[in-house]
Order: sequence, then structure tokens, then C-alpha cells
Amino acid sequence: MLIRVRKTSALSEHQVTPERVYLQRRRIIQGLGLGAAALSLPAGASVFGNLLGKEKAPPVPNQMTLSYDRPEAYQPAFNPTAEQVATSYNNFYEFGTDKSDPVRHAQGLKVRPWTIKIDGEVEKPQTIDVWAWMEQQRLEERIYRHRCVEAWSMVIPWLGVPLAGIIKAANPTSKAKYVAFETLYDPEQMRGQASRYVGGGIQYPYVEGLRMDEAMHPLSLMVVGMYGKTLPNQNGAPVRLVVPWKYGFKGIKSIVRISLTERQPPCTWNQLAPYEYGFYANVNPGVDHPRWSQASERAIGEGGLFGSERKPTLMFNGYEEEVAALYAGMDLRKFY
Ligand SMILES: Nc1nc2c(c(=O)[nH]1)N[C@H]1C(S)=C(S)[C@@H](COP(=O)(O)O)O[C@H]1N2
Ligand SMILES: [Mo]
Repeated sequence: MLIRVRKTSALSEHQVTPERVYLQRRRIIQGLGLGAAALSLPAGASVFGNLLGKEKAPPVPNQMTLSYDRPEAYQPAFNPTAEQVATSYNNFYEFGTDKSDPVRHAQGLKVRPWTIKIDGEVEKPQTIDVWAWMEQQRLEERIYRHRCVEAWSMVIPWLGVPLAGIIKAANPTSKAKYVAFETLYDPEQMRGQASRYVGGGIQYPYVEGLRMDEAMHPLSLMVVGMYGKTLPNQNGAPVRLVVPWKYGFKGIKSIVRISLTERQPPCTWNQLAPYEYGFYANVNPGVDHPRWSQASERAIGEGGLFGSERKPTLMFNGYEEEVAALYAGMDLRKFY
């Protein structure tokens, strides 16, 4: 498939997407019966046209500075994406399907107070007061690669703690095989939940899940901040998941519930288009998305602030050494 990459311009996406591809996507969206878009094609993005043009993103509002450790193991040699880029080019369909929608429409989300309910197959169900909990944590800065299934990528300095700690504290029962996550459902605050058109036709609340061993893996992070501060709303405030060896859609934002389950839980994108988005969603340059190649990615913000550079995609997003053993013996074409 032909993918054209633009450095920067005010062209809208349909002007730079080859017509063949554009029409094919429309057919697929119609076939799925969606009001708006499935995760979009990795053609030249239109968002920077918006951000640089008349629809300038509002400044990121007050965020609290956090203190944290910087473990050596998570300070790689490569540089993070510019903060301005990572906080204005987002996927958060609860606020709209355009990359520039979250920064424009998420600022009113009330993130304080915030609780996460932990239930299901646990001996000690709990309700976490997120802001109080955050203060008791020893936060780590982890600079992770971030690879969206749409074939773009960034590098983000997250602040968080291993997910494993939260799970252990609830004492999982022997039946707990999976971990299910849920985003806030509040159509009054989230315009995409109030309108099928704005919200891309996905069924809310957004839900995600991991196998227990994936959730317990030391790389799986409960994130409360980035770039040294609390999370901006558009990036999933006040608390989200980051699983760096998986496609970005596994990194569910603004979490209100974590349930341990015996069966594999439903996941939003997998439910919407199971042939396109699997439960595992491990980054894999050898297994293409049915509509585009996953062999390479556009590194957003490289090659000039609002430019992008194409580079090869790495197996498990560069975390192969750490996580390959989780999938030993599995056919990754079948379990994509
Ligand atoms: N609740 C919710 N979580 C979500 C999404 C979403 O639309 N809703 N989008 C996902 C996708 S596709 C990606 S790539 C990442 C984007 O995270 P970022 O905006 O912080 O880069 O969030 C993920 N988490
Ligand atoms: Mo994504």
C-alpha cells in the first residue's frame, strides 16, 4: 500500500491520501456500520495542519510537578518526543476522533477527586483514592517507546509505578487469569460518549484487558504523569495504563475500574473490528494490519518539531528481550 509522508502543510488528510486508499477506507467503515472512523489509516496526518493553522491548541493547563526516581534501566539513549507534540497529537475517542480533538475538548474533564475500584477475583476488593494513593507511591520515570497501531510512534517519559503492585495488594484468587480495565463513562463530560458521530461509533465505556502474566510484567505501568508532571487530561488523567510492547490502544486512559477475571475480558477495538485488532496487540513488524503494513512507522516530531521520519518497527516495539518469553510457543499470526 502506498503511504505518503508529508513534512508539514495545511492540506487535509483526504488531499494527501491516495484516492484508492481513501475509498477503500470508506467502504470498510461503511461495512462496519460505523458513524465515523475506525482507527485511521497511517497516511499523512492532518492534525498538524490544524494545530499550526487557525485551530491552535490551547495551552496545557496547570499540572502538578511530581517527584520521582530515574532508574537507569529506563533511561534509554534515544530522546523523548517534544512535550508539545505528545500532548497535542492524541487518540482519546471519548473527546472526538481527530488527533487534535482531545487537547481541545478534554480540558473540562473533572479529574479530582478520582477513584479506581478493584474487584472481581480478588480476596481484598478495594477503592483507591487516586490522588492520595499517588502521593504514597515511589514514582519512576520510564522513557518508553509508544507505537500506535496506525503506524506512528513517539518516545514518552512516563511517570508511574508497576501495575503489579496494585494487583498484588488486592490478593488475586487462584481463579484470576486476566485483568480488565475500564475508562470513565460520563457522557456529560465526554462528548464522544454522547454522540455516536463524535465518538467514532465505538461502544463506551472503553474497555481493555491483559493476561495476568502480562499485567504482572515489570514493564506494565500504571501512569500518573509525563514530562515530570501529572498527566494532562488529553493523555488520560489522572491515571492510565502503559504497556510499551503493545500497540497504543491497549494503554487505556482515565481508568475507573480494574477487575480480575477468570475469562478473557472484552476489549474495545477487538470487539469493534476483531479481524483488525486482536486481544494481544503485540507490536509486530511481521504481522501486517489487514489495511496497512506494520513494518515501519512515522516517528512523530522527528525531522523538525512537526515533522515525522519513517523508521523500521521493532519486534515487541524493542522490548523483545524482556517479553518474548510470555509468548513462547504461541503462533503470533493467530494471536495478533
Ligand atoms: N479511553 C481511551 N483510552 C485510549 C484511547 C481512547 O480512545 N480512549 N486511545 C488509545 C490509543 S489508539 C492510543 S495510540 C493511546 C494514545 O495515548 P496518547 O494520546 O497519550 O499518546 O491511547 C489509547 N487509550
Ligand atoms: Mo493507537
